Amino acid sequence: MRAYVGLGSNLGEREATLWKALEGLGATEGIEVVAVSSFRETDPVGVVDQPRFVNAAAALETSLLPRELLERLLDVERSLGRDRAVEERWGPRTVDLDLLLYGGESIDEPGLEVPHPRLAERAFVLEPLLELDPDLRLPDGRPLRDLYGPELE
Ligand code: GSY
Repeated sequence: MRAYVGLGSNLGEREATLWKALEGLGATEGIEVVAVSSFRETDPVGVVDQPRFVNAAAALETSLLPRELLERLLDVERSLGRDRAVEERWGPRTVDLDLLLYGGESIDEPGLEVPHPRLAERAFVLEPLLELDPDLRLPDGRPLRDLYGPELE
């Protein structure tokens, strides 16, 4: 299955952390990292009084189920020092790995929502996704490029 993951960091060595996260994902049985977007520095969205982020997206080919893939993303975050239990909800983080798309599936389960619920609102997510595949669509068939515009955060 083709899946897309969003990556972000705004603490520490941001680019190096994102590369380590990609290495961790690529070293996982059942995950192949097939493409990585360029890294871009972005203004923080939500809580604006925090350091700038580096964001990117990656295309994965995976035999893991969505829940297994999510667990692996959380494992890699933890291995890079992220502790979701102690951080502020919209605050700074060493690394953030979001499951954005999993094939053409729509999933709405506790702790697992795909497509990612804020995907359509965020330029820092849509831009790297469209760089990877300008023809990507949401499960309902809407092209991602139609969601992208100057009014986005
Ligand atoms: O949602 C992920 C964490 N995050 C980000 C981010 O990754 N990039 C930008 N630019 N702003 C953000 N605000 C939050 S929270």
